[in-house]
Amino acid sequence: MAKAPQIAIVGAGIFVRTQYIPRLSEISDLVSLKAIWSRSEESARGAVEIAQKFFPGVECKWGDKGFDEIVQDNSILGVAVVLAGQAQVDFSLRLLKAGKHVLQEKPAAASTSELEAALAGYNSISVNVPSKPIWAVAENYRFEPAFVESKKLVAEVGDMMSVQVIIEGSMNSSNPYFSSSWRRNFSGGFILDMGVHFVAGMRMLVGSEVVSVSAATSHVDKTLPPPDNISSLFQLENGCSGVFVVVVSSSSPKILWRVVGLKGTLQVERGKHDGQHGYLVSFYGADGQSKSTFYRFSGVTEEFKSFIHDISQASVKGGVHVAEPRMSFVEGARDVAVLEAMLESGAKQGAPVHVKKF
Ligand SMILES: *[C@@H]1O[C@H](CO)[C@@H](O)[C@H](O)[C@H]1NC(C)=O
Ligand SMILES: *[C@@H]1O[C@H](CO)[C@@H](O)[C@H](O)[C@H]1NC(C)=O
Ligand SMILES: CC(=O)N[C@H]1CO[C@H](CO)[C@@H](O)[C@@H]1O
Repeated sequence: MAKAPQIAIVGAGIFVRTQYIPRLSEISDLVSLKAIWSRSEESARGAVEIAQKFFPGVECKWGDKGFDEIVQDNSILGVAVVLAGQAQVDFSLRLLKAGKHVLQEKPAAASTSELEAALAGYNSISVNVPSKPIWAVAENYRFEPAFVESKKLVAEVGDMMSVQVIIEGSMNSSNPYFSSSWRRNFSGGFILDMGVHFVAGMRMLVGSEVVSVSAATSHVDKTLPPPDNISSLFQLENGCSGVFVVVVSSSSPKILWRVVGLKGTLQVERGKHDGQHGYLVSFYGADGQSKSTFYRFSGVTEEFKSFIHDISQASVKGGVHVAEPRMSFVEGARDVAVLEAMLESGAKQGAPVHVKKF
């Protein structure tokens, strides 16, 4: 059997400690974690201590020197970039230019202008490797079994009449990300960072792109960065319209997508079953019958497996290998473009805004 590919993680924050390391440890037969990098030694050490239990040889890297060592280490095939949203594109491009495959956390970038610059930078890369390195964006919702199954079911609703995305989040002081300084310093606040997930889920369900939006935004909870809620109308390419509502912090959280058609309605709702978090997928038929299935969360693991498969194949087959389209940078860019249009419309008191195409 071929040796498991070696990867590094650039970043050592909450998501690395609570998701990347535990989920990678569950698939340690498929991947080997060679190094963890952070700007500061202390932060890198903290994450390395957690990872050592599962990846005994994991190296601790920090600062400019540590980053260069990762860049120059030819045994590292891919790098996960899990940094502040404002810094990710810059780090990703530096790694890609050095020939590393990159799995970058969402959001793909902070704005459409940054997305355009990022894509131009990526397209200009010509490194001495068999093929261009893969730039994947980690958007676990596209890998959640609930969305994968719902995408198959959605044809059964018939002609689409309405789409509803209702998100009432729980971003209060009990949430580990509440104090995250980069999220507070993001234009669009938590709505952009959280919202890309909900847009990704919606785009996957309907299989059609958002053409234009109109939105109202407001800032009510002053402990949160503005805006903290948004109510948007959107128009899909397939002619159907819908509503997209996000309240960043509510006292009764709810996370729901509904696609209403002539022959039935499909609903995906976040919930818990036997102590496990996941989604309840329900189909309500025109005949009055309904069926529901619960799917546990496993999107983060699935996206890791997909990236590891892609980088292994790319190193064997070179440019012939077609990388998983659900992880492409362009998919991540489309999620950001929808939210940016909604935020822009909100700032213009609901004026219609076209979504930038990627
Ligand atoms: C916030 O963003 C501004 C402008 O992008 C930057 O100058 C500043 O350093 C950032 N602050 C933090 C805490 O990230
Ligand atoms: C934050 O929201 C959660 C979920 O609604 C709730 O259980 C918790 O008590 C809230 N914490 C605060 C400090 O309001
Ligand atoms: C635009 C919008 O939806 N604003 C609402 C934000 O949330 C507060 C509190 O629930 C409402 O009062 C606003 O109308």
